[in-house]
Amino acid sequence: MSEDRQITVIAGGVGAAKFLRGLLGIYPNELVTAVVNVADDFRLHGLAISPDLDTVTYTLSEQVNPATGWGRVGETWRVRDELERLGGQTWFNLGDLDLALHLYRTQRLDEGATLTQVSLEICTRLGIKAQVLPASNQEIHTQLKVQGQGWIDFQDYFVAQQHNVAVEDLRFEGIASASPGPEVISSLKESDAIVIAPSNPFVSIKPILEISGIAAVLRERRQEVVAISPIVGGAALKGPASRMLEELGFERNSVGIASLYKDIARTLVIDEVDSDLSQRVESEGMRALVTNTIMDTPTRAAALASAVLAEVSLAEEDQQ
Ligand code: FO1
Repeated sequence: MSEDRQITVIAGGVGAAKFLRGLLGIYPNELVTAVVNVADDFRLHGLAISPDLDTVTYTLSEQVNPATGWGRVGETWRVRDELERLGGQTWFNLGDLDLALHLYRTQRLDEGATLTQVSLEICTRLGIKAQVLPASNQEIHTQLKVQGQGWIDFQDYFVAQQHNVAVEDLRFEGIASASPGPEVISSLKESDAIVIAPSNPFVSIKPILEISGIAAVLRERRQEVVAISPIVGGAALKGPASRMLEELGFERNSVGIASLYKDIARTLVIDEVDSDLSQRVESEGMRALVTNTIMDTPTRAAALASAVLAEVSLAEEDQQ
């Protein structure tokens, strides 16, 4: 099949994980690298939690809870229930199996391992052949300025308040001094294609792009970059992406996504229900690729991955 045509996927949580699972179903896994957002990471109960990395690793190891898209399938909640009885913090649901991963990561970080090392260790143990790389080993914390409350932390906005408040502004604490994790820049430079996963452009992709040097590589390699719109028919399949587009002054559809990505990506993949927007996406200066982007089954996710590979000429027939 392929010799060494590498693909790097810039990834947030649930949407990115589904896309990656589809891609790994049809492409040599060791040629795929995911560069994953770490700006949602935080500490709770003294534990280091990395939600997007864990969503990706649980999904790729077929252990994710299919009902939520995050956390473990077959999870039990004995620790959380006991914490509740004690009056502890239970607003962020950590299941018993999931807690084991946070315990392991926290211990390894306390021993001096980097998040990249820990992530690679976890992937090896879970049998994941793709490289799952944290975007940075330094701490970056997304904060949102929300109506009537000022600046709040990401998980307060996303989980505690169920992203049910209007966002006025965003910032990524620590990003100015953060550097890309090991192999992030080299994998972006050496890949034959770069995919921006269908993740929230503001809170999943932006805190990767704003790490020193990353957006510059994408601009240089724009011809090989394909972005997948997370908006279908004016709504995000999951999370607050569509309302954030409007709140932050963009069109609440894939044209709004095109205006965000046009300088770093040649193609925007939009859903069939939005085919009427393809001309407007092209007026923004991007190629519009219309296909089904709803990854409700692994087979559909693989079909989307296959359409993306064809767009960058990495489809199987080109690899002989
Ligand atoms: N999302 C929720 O909406 N509620 C939760 O209680 C919750 C717990 C949780 C635990 C571990 C984990 O890895 C993810 C978890 N998520 C939860 C998802 C997470 O907050 C978001 O998906 C991301 O941070 C945004 O991409």
